[in-house]
Amino acid sequence: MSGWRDVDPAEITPEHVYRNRRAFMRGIGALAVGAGGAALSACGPMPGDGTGEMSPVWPAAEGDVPQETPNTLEQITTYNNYYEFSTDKEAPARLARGFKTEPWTVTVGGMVSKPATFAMEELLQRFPQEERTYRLRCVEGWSMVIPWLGFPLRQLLEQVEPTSQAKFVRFEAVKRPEEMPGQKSPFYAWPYVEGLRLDEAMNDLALLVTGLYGKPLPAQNGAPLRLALPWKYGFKSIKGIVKIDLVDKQPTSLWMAAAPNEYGFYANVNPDVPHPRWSQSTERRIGEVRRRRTLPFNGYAQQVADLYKGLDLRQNY
Ligand SMILES: Nc1nc2c(c(=O)[nH]1)N[C@H]1C(S)=C(S)[C@@H](COP(=O)(O)O)O[C@H]1N2
Ligand SMILES: [Mo]
Repeated sequence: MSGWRDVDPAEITPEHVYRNRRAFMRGIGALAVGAGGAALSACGPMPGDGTGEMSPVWPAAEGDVPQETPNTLEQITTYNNYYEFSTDKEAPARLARGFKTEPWTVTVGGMVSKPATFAMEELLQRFPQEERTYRLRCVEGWSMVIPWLGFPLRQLLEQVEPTSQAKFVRFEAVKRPEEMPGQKSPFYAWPYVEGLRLDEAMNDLALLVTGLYGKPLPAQNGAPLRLALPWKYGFKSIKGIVKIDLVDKQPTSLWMAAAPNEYGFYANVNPDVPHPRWSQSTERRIGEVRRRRTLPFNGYAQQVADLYKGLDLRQNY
């Protein structure tokens, strides 16, 4: 199995994006130096141009899964689910344009020994940003391949030292109804909340995302900080995170509160368990016409299946 470090980022990133990315990484580097030299190994050598070839997603997928072609920046930034702005997928790109992501802080607390509030700049300085190309599978039956930039959630959790009582992690998104028109909708219990079991959160695949295609994250994709949990349906990958709490009880997510028979806590991608209103056995990759088969755990079983040994994945959907 080849790791994501073996993938030449030039193979997955068009050249014009890379030029911007270089500038972004230089910016982060400058910040780190200013802060007294926090380690920022970042993404290794910066290639000069892209080849446009297919490339493996991270980590290499199992079995006979073909290599993937990442979706274009245009696709990733104009077809979004971000209900705080709108339930219309084309609208967040427009409605999030003026959304203020600076300054931004993330408060990490609950059952931890070292609670802390981090400024975004501090997170970028403290944790080296890695590029990881992941599949994203929405419960609605569409999917994309996205080259994220971010750092493992585990690194942040280790920083605050969860106590032995901590069993789950609860994530809370920003609530600013004046700037987010979708939050005027009474159908959802804002703010958007999601949760993970602590061992899921510590899995190496769980990524805190700060960018995509080598550039800072666009607002419609959840800037400045969101999760990417590629083995779970997209709704678990909460955008606009402002608060993270270690807790001892399973958190109730916004979707569990809205429709408990449709959305469970685990939400692992599972082609064998249909959603009450639609099958999950196939998916439409954005940009393609024919549907593809959906894979257990979205193709990441090798990395995460062990987390669910002894758990009935039909009951725990
Ligand atoms: N705060 C927040 N996070 C969210 C959502 C949302 O509406 N609000 N939508 C989720 C859903 S359903 C999906 S499929 C993904 C979509 O991410 P993308 O628009 O970056 O592709 O974000 C998830 N995270
Ligand atoms: Mo979704």
